[in-house]
Amino acid sequence: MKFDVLTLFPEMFESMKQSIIGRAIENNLLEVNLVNMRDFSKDKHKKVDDTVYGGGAGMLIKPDIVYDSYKSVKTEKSKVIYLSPQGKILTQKKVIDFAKNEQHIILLCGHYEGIDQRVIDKIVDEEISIGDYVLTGGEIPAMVFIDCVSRYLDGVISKESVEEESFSENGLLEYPQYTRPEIFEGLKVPEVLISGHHKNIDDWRRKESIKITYLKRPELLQKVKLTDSEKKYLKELENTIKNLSN
Ligand code: 4G4
Repeated sequence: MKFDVLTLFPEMFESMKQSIIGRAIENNLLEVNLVNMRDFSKDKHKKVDDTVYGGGAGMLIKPDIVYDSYKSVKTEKSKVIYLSPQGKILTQKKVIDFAKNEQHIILLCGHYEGIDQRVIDKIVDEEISIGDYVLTGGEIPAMVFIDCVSRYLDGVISKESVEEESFSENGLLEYPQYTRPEIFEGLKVPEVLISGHHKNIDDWRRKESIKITYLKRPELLQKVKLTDSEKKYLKELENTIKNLSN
């Protein structure tokens, strides 16, 4: 997978060279090319923004700057994604679809008050938001996008890690996990995990996942397929909670 990032702040992406994404880039599983849109300014002061027609506060990135940046990297197969508070919310399902179906993604990072609408209409295939809040620029959302999509590329992280986590496969949140020491500040690791009894461990983890999802994100349970005995367990949990407030 190749990402081209159209940004006015390429330095912000330096931190991505650390850790797992950095390793994926070194291993040629992933390519991240940063395009400094300021390089496409024709102006001697390297100006990239201008005031808004009709008046109002702030500045917009000029359309020709964005368009020339885009033309420098676009190919037959590229998909252009604009990170914006007005976009469709990024979900794990969308992340998996992008990882599966795209080979070249161009990420457009807005700044100031945004970008001239004409170039957005001309080049953007999809507008994506990472959540309902406003940031000063699209760079952090672009990094979020690259990070979560890259996890699904072959070889970036282990298949087991991708399959076991929250939201994948079963739609439940993750069960609690423990490492040594067996007793920490008087707190013991749950006995079943030390037993080595794999069936019991799987059953315990599944129940803990259901419990934690019920307590933290009950709305997620609506989309989860539960067995009859799991439904019974959930009913018991509900009753326990109700009785606590009596
Ligand atoms: C486009 C238009 C994305 C981009 C306006 C970008 C939040 C998100 C930006 C702006 C962003 C998100 C400056 C408001 C950059 N903020 N939720 N800011 N603004 O994904």
